[in-house]
Amino acid sequence: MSDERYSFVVVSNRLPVDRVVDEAGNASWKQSPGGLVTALEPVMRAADGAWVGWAGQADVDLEPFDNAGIRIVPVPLSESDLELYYEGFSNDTLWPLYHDVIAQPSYHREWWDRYVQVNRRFADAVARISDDAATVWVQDYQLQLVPAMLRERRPDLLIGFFNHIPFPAYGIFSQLPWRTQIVDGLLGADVVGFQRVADAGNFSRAVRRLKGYATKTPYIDVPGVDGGASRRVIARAFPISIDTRSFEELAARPDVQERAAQIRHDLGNPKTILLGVDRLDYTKGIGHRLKAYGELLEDGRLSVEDVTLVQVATPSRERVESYRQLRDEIELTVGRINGDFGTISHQAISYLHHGFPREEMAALYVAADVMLVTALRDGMNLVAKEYVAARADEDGVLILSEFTGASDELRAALLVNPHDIDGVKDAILRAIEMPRQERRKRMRSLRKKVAENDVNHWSDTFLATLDGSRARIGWGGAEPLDALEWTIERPPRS
Ligand code: GDG
Repeated sequence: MSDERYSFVVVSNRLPVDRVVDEAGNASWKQSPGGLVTALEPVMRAADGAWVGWAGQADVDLEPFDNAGIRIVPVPLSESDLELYYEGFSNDTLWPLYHDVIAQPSYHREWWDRYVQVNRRFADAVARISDDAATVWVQDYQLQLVPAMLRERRPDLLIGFFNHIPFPAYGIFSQLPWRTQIVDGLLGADVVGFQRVADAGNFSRAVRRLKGYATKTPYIDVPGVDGGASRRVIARAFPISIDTRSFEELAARPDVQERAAQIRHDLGNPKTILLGVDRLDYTKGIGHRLKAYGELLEDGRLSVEDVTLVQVATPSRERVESYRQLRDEIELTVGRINGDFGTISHQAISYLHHGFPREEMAALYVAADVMLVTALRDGMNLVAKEYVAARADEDGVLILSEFTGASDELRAALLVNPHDIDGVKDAILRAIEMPRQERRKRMRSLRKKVAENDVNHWSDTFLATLDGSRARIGWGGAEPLDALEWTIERPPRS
């Protein structure tokens, strides 16, 4: 076992590379080109960084290795860890609960027990490889206990946490039998980051209700144990974004532009192409979108001669029962709409249940006249930002659910409440009929936002805030602030 130690460590459930094994049994590594890797790569290189996470394959224990200048430290997960910690507690308890119980969360004690065990395994791996006073950045809801577990073992570390999904209102969060443990886990961090201001507010409220700690936005004072000095934790919003410039460059490439024209041609040159791109997940509101579109065809307000909807539904979490059911429901609806309204030459919906290369996604964005993002709840929604980044022609209309984090910034989109089907129908018609001048004005304003707040801005701001906490470590705890300025709530009697 090597005793190398690193001064900057990122930890997430999945590594930025996947281990893939071909039919002959040869293993290789495939880079997942996520925005997070792109944003962190320079920081990682400059700061001698390591990335801790699972390699995407069960029951293999792999040695650390270097990939594109980043040290990769795999954490093993067994088939049963995947079932209980990942598919169970992460994706069938926390995911539905944090997305406002759109689906019913399941609460099982053995899932929770495994979540604790696996979080400890991640925390141990990080503790082992972190240099003295290193900076550690923990990613997402699968690892909410890691900050406190780390602090317990390594009080010298500077610890940040970022939640990529929403944090629910207390009335919903309080359902969780292990709500206090989760809050304690997160409060182990120096900075707890969220997508929206509202998420940070929900978290602070949960802290007040469950722990009775004083908060004053963005601060939370965590009392020391046995009368020791208190710590001041920062909980605030850092809206995530995309690598805007590289996405723009991709979309501008001649082959991508040609492919966009080809897509339009292959769809029969309709007057309007509507587009949806989502992981096949019940939070994304795909069913609501299909209902609105189907009704517009049925009412005769739209015709398949003029309009086509392209729906990319990327396969996701296919071993979880609620996702299998969702797929059946969506495909039944698509089949009905195509059967009822399609003609030999015109399909109502072009439905694609598979993943695509980034180039193809960019070509679809360039080809689409109207982008439909109708999530019922979404931490941010990067698809909306990618669509905007792809539209250097300042054309195209974005219809955006007000329940996405992105809607806080992208105010120039046509904002909709996806539960209001008539409202969504009106927005689709308005988008189709929108004059060029208004489209340009809106798209310009959207592009300005996405250019200003790109993923580098996100990671820079987070890390600068975290670094600011370093200055406070060692000054003997939080300064007493005027008690009247702080919000204190009595925790419920237990
Ligand atoms: C979580 C939160 C938050 C999708 N299909 C393909 C493909 N994608 C890419 C998209 C986009 C990304 O995946 C999806 O990101 P989203 O933000 O839309 O949604 P989640 O996957 O639910 O992500 C979310 C995000 O974390 C970041 O914090 O915004 O709220 O739920 O980049 O383009 N990419 C390729 N082929 C596909 O078929 N290449």
